[in-house]
Amino acid sequence: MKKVVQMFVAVFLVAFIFVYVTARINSLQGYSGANTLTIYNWGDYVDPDLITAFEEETGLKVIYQTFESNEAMLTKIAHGGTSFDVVVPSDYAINKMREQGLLLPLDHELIPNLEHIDPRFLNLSFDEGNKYSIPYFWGTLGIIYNSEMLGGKELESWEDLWDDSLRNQIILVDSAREVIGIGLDSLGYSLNDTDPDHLREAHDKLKELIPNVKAIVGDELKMLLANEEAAIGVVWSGDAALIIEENPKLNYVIPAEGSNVWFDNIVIPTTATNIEGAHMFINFVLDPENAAINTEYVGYSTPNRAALEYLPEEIVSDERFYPGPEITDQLELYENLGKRMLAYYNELFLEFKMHRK
Ligand code: SPD
Repeated sequence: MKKVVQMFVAVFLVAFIFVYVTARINSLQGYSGANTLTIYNWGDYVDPDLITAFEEETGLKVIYQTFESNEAMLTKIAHGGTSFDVVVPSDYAINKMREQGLLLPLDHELIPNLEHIDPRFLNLSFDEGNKYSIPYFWGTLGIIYNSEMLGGKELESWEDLWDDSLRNQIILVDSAREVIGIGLDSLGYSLNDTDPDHLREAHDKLKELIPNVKAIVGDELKMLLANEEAAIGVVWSGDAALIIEENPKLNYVIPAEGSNVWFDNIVIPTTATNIEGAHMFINFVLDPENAAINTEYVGYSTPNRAALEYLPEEIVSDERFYPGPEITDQLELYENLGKRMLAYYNELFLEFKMHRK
């Protein structure tokens, strides 16, 4: 009898350890099943209350992980071992993921709220017919500055950043294409330039900017600029909108030489295990009222035309953050430059960061 009890306890223990370890591994790897939905998104890029509302409405449990750059996201997904159901890459990263066979086609019948997206943001070059991606937020890259801290000085071009009077005043977003792009744009080259000599020239010019650079950071740049730790930032427009809401002394400009217009989009990667749940989530965030709630929280510009009705007039009529096609048509979309060229951009960016040390 004693033996039977011992055996029973042993079997119970083994089963318990198996279930516990499996659950731990699954949660570490972002595993999704029918009752969960694993989302991989940029930091500060969704209203947490909306996630709660989605869980309540669908009964699904959301597992949420964040990244700070397309490159970090691409490396993690391509490396394998994850089970993300929903991911939010930018334009050129979508192209790259398609190329690598990492995206599932979307079922538009399961996304009726797609009708609310402004046609201006559909059928873009990186995904014609929106076969794989649905617009989430969009914006530009530009300069935010605190004129009061600069003694009344106004900024309007990338070239202005090199002014000797701006020592230790600039915070740059920690992202390779953006920073190398400042060098390229200031030299009159395309943001999609692949000529190694031009790229080296852009890097060398950026090296001269180093005395003016105070920090190269991710999401914390919002707090640093709002708290006046530095007078200038090179930031994505949505972050600028949030900073200005916090500290109205700052202003945001799209530099005169040109800049990047970008689109972040929701996709379902081939790692998904809850494809139905992923479609439910996409449709949920596309609901106009939900999209408006999300937009107010996140600060970025929504491509959802019906959501604009629910947003304060001062937000949607602010041309710094909702520029019309006459402005965006002058800006450049990043293209997928291929694995080797993107690696070269990253290498130059790392070199630039090393010079600061
Ligand atoms: N904190 C959220 C930031 C999202 C910015 N995405 C911009 C991508 C530009 N390529």
